[in-house]
Amino acid sequence: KHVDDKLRTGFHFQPPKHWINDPNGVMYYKGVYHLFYQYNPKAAVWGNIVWAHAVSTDLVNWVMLDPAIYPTGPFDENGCWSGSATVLPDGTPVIMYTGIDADGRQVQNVAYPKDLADPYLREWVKPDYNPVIAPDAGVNATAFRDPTTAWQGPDGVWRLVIGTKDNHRGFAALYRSRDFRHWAPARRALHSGDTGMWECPDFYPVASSTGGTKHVLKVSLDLTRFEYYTFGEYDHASDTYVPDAALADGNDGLRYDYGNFYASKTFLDPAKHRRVLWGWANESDSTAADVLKGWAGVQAIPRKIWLAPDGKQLLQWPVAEIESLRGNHVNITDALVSGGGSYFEVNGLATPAQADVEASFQVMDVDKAEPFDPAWRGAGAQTVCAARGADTKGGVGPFGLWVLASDELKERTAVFFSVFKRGTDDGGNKHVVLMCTDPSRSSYAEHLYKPTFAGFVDVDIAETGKIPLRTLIDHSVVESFGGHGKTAILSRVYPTKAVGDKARLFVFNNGESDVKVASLNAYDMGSAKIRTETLQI
Ligand code: DQQ
Repeated sequence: KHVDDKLRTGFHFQPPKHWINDPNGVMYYKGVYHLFYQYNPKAAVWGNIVWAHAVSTDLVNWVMLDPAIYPTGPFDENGCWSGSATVLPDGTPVIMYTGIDADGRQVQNVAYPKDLADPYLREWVKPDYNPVIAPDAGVNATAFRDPTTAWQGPDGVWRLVIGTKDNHRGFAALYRSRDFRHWAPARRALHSGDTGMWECPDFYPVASSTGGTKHVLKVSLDLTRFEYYTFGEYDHASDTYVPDAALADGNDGLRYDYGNFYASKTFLDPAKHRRVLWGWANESDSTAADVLKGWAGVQAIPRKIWLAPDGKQLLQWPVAEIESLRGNHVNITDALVSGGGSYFEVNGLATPAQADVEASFQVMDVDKAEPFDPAWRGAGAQTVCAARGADTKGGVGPFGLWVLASDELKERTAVFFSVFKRGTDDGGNKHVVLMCTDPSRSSYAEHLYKPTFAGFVDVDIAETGKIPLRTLIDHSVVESFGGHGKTAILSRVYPTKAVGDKARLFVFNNGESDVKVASLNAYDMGSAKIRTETLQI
C-alpha cells in the first residue's frame, strides 16, 4: 500500500507505516534500549492492537523488529494493550501488559523473554497461568489497565499500580506480590482524583537537590487527553503517597507537555544514570487523511527528566544523543528585532523543515509589559494564548519563531513568548511568562485540528533578562522547550507549501518592546537510520 511520506518525520520515531500509539515496556537491557509501542499491523487507524518492537543503542537510530506481544490466548485474544517492563534483580526483564480477554475484560498478563542471550529479546513467552491480575467484583472490568513498572520495597514485596476508575473518580490501584505471579490488591489505592479514568499511570523516584527522594505520580486523562503529574512523599511501610501541598491534582496540575503528548512512560537508564521519558503524539488531521497517507502517530523525542533544583517542578531535555544528527550550523548573535511587527529570516539551513533551533531572547524594555489579569491564571495559559495569538499586538511579545513558514509567509507555525506584569507582590517573579504554539496559520489544508497550546514558564526575567527556547522541527512535528526545559509543547502541523526544502525559518516580534536575539544556533538535522529486521523462523 502507498505511504505518503511528504510530512513523515526524519528523526522522531515512526514505523514505516500504519497506526501507532502509546510507548510500552520501555527499558534498557544488556546495552540495548527497547521501545515497544501500541501498533495496528493492518491499518492507519486504531485497532488490532499488538506490541510492536524496536531496539536501539543510542535512542536515535532504530532496528524495527517483529511484534513482540500479540494475541495468543483467551487472556488477550481481543488485544494487547499498554503495560510496562520491570528488570528483576537477577537481570531478567518481565513485561506486564493489559490483555483484553475473551469476555472483553481488561486483565493483566506477564510475558518473559524466550532467550535471555538474545540482546534484542525478539521473542516473548506468556506463561499459561495468565492472567495474573483479573478485575475483582468491585472493579470496573472495562477500565482496569496499563500496569506500571513494578518496584520492590525493603520488605522484598513487589508493588505496582494499575489505572482504573469508579464513576468519575480515577484511581491508581495498588497491587502487591512476592513472586510476580500471585498479586493481591492493597486495601487502599495509591492515589485518586476526581478527573475520570486514569490511563497509563507512572510512578517513580527522583532525587531532590536537598538530598532526599521524592516520588512522581503521572496519570493520563482519557476525558481531556492530557496528562498531569504531582510529586511528594512515598512511604514504603504504609504504601502511602502524599503529594506536596503546593501541587494541584487535575486541570491545574503540572504537565510534562502542554501540547500533543499522551500515554507517556519513563524508564531508568542504568547506562547513563538518567530517567528517560517517552510520550506519544497523535495526528491532528482527520482519520480519512491518515488512511490516505497510510500512517498515523509518532513518538516524541525521548527526554531526560529530573526534579528542578528549586524543587518546584520537573525539567526535561531531549536526550543528548539526538545532537548526533546535527549537521550544518547557523549562528546569530545580538540581532535586534524591533517592536511593532518586525521579523527576519534565519538563512543558511539546507533543511529548515528538519532542524534543531536553540535561541535566547532578551527583552529590551520589560516596562512595556501589560498587566496580567489575575483571572487569566484560573482560565489557564491555553485560554489566554488562544485569545491573544501570535498576531495580537502586545506590550512585551508575542515574539519568537515562525517555523515551517512558506515563501509568502501565509503558512507558518508560531512558537512564541508573551510577558506580562504580575499585579501582586507575594514574593514570586515580577513577571508572568507565557509560552505558546499557535498553529492557526500553519496550513492551507482544511479539516485540520489546530489548537493553540500554551503553558507558563517559571523564569524570572527581571533577573535573567533572557528567555531560552529550543525547538525541534521535523516536517509535521514542532516540539519546543522553554526556559531550559521548564515548559514543553509538542504540536502537529500539516503545511502544504512549507514542505521539505521549501520550508523557511524566521524570528518575529509583534510586541511593542524591542527584543534582542542574544544568540540563535540552528542546525540542519540528519535523518535517523531505520532498519527493518524480520525474524526468520
Ligand atoms: N491506549 C491503550 C490503553 C491505554 C490507552 C490502548 C491510552 O491501554 O489506556 O491502545 O492511550
